[in-house]
Amino acid sequence: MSQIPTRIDIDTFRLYIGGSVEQPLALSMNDLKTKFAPDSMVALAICAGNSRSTFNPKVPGSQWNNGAMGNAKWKGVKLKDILAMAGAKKGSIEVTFQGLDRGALPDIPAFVKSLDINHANDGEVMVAYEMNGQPLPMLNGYPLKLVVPGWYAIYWVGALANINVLTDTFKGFWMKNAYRVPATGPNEKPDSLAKVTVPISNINLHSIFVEPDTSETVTAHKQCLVEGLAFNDGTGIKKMELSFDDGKTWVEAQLNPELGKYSWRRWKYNWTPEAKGVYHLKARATDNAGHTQTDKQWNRSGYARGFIEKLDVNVN
Ligand SMILES: Nc1nc2c(c(=O)[nH]1)N[C@H]1C(S)=C(S)[C@@H](COP(=O)(O)O)O[C@H]1N2
Ligand SMILES: [Mo]
Repeated sequence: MSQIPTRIDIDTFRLYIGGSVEQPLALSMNDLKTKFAPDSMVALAICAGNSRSTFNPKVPGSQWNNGAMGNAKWKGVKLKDILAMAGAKKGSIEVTFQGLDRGALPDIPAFVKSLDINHANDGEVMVAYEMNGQPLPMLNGYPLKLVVPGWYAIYWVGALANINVLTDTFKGFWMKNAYRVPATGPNEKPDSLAKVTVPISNINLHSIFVEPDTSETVTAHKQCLVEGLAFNDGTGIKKMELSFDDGKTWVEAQLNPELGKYSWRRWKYNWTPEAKGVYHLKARATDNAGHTQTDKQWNRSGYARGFIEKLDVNVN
C-alpha cells in the first residue's frame, strides 16, 4: 500500500507541468475548469492484474477475481490542450505522470508512469476531475486522475500533481522493471519465459459472466437471463457467443447498445435449459480488430486476462 493523501487543500492544490516546455505551468482546479474546454467520455478502468486468481499455474500478486475494474463517465480536460498551453519543446519524446502518494517505505520507488508524447497528444488522454458527475472520490485519485482510455489502469495516475515532458526515454522502476509483459503479447509458457518484455499497454479482449452466479438456482424449462460484459482497447465488440456444452456448440448473445468505444459493453441471452444437471458455460467475444478469445493464455504476472471465461451452472 502506498501512502495516499487523506486530505487535500483544493485551494492551494496545483497541477505542475514542467520539463521540456516553453512555459512551465502551475494550474489550479479553477484554471482547469475555466481555461480549457471540458471533455468527457465513458471508459473502463481495469487493473492489469484483474482476474489474476484464475491463471493456472498460479502466479504471485493480489489474487483478484473480476472485481478490479469499473466503468465510469469521466469529465476533465484533454491532456493535449494542457501540453499545448505549456508548449512542449522540439525533441520532446515522452511525458511522465506522478501523483501525490509516496511509497509505503523509503526504498520503494515513487510511482511514476510515462507515455509516448504522441500518445499523450492523441486528443483522447484526459486529466479528469469528475467521475460520474461528481468530484473524484478520494480513493479513486481525488482531485485529478489521468484517464488513458483503452489502456490498463496502471497508467491512470491518481491524485495527479506532476506532469513532466522529457527529451529522452523515462527509465523509472514502474516502467523499466515492473508492469511488463512479453514483447509478443501477454502470453508465455511457464517453462520458457519470454526473454524480451515491454511495458504493458492496451486492454486485452475479454468477456465475463455477471448473471447467473454460481450460488443461484436455475430451474429446468424456465427462462434464465444470462448476462455479462465484454471489453477491449477501443476497437469495439463485434460479436458475443455463449456455449452451454463446454465449447462444443455456440450461440450468439445480444449486445446492448455501445456507451462509447472505451466503455465495457453489456450482453445478454435468454437461456431455457431443457434438462436438470450441471451445465458448463463459456463466454467468448470477437472484436472489430478480428480477434476472438481463446482458451489458453498465461504469463508470469497474471496480467491482461483474455482467455475464455467458464461458468458451471447447476440446473434443478
Ligand atoms: N498515484 C497513483 N495512481 C495510481 C496507482 C498508484 O499506486 N498511485 N495505482 C494504479 C493502479 S495499478 C490501478 S489498478 C488504479 C486503480 O484505480 P482506483 O484507485 O481508482 O481503483 O490506479 C492506478 N493509479
Ligand atoms: Mo493495478
